[in-house]
Order: sequence, then structure tokens, then C-alpha cells
Amino acid sequence: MTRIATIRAVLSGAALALAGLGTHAQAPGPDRVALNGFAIDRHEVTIFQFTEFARATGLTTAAEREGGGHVWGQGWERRAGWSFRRPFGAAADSTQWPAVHVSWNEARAYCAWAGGRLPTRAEWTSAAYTEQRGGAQAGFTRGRTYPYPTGDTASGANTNGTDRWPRLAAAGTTRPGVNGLYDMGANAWEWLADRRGEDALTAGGSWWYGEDQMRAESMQWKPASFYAVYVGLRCVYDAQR
Ligand SMILES: [Ca+2]
Repeated sequence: MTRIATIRAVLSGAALALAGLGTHAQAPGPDRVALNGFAIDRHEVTIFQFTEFARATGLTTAAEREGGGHVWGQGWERRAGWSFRRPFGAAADSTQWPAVHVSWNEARAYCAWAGGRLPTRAEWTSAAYTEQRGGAQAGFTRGRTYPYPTGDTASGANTNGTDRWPRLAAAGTTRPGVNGLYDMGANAWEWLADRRGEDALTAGGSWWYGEDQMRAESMQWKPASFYAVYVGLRCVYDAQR
């Protein structure tokens, strides 16, 4: 690398660091895990983070505009006042809860604002199930592909099973899984980049489902314009060259 190119690279890195500070001040900083060719959010995008995005861009989500988000009851039921800010219609217990009630387009826009993009199915699958960190990592073996994002069992994830989270769980409170990532399995379904006509893919299951939905073969297509209390997001970021 020439000297000027080196200086440019350093300045570019500094600008990115400053941009990160600008968009995430007050929050636990952007916490990303570097994998092969990309980095991924360690946690699902939180209410705090999505609120910053909405404030910065002037976004009013479809759930807010259209009278509230959805929950499963007798079929899909709309609930007045439910939104990413108030996932169950009241102030959230924690702004570190995942942001839910967001459509695929809103999720995609968030990731672009954060300097990333929605993960592809291949990226999300690689990150969720195949350990890639070097060295000894809390019981996970480099190169091994696990049945659950939490490893050999779903224990410690926020499903509808026996756990300490009746509904959503705050970022970082469940058991960390493969690659040190939280909640790739359960808590909130996560929008992926993959589209099939009007539908988009979601991965990982949610607090409302059991452990089977945490597995790779359980991904579900949902209408991209849909939003519900079970569906959130996280982003990936292309490696800097
Ligand atoms: Ca999840």
C-alpha cells in the first residue's frame, strides 16, 4: 500500500468511527462480530437503536400509521397503539428489547442507515450455526455446525418453553450462542434479505414459538409488508477493504 493510500485508509476508518459515535451515542456502542467476509450485529436491533433511526430519518412506521401492530389471537389481530416503541401497547420494560412491529422495508432502511444491510440466508445461516471464532470459545468448537444457534441444545434461549422471559428479552440477557451472538434463535424472528415475490424470509423463531423454530430448516416466508410483535431484525456489514 502506498503511503497516501495508507493515510486514506486510516482517515476512512476514523470517519467511520466518528459516524458510529454519531449514530449510536448513549447506546451500548455498535457491537458487531466479525466473521468470514462480513460482520454481524451481536444482538437484535433494539428499541433504543430503532428509535434513534426513526428520529434521525423522520420515520413513522406502518404500524404507527395504520393503527397498530399485529399479534396472533383468533388469526392475526391488530392492536391499537402497539409499535416498535410500545410493543405490547405500554412502555417497554427495557429499551434493550428487540425492535418489533417493523416491516421488511423498514428493517432494510434501518440497516442501510446503520451502514449495513439485511443478512442473506447464507450469511445468517453461517453466523447462526457454524462457529468461526478462533481459540477456545465457551464450549463452542471452531468449524462445527450446530443444530441450534445456542449450540447442541436450545437451552437458554427465549422461546415459549421454560425460561425467565414471559415475552421479549432484553439484548444480552439470554445465553450467548455460536459466534458469541445473542438471540439468533428465538426472542424475535429476523428479517433476511431474501425475497420471493411479495414475501421475505424470516429466521430463528421467536419468544412465542418453541425450539424447533430455532433450526435452520424452520425459516418462514412472510409478507414483506407485514409487521407483528414477533418479528424484528439485525444487520450485517461488508468487511472494509
Ligand atoms: Ca432472533
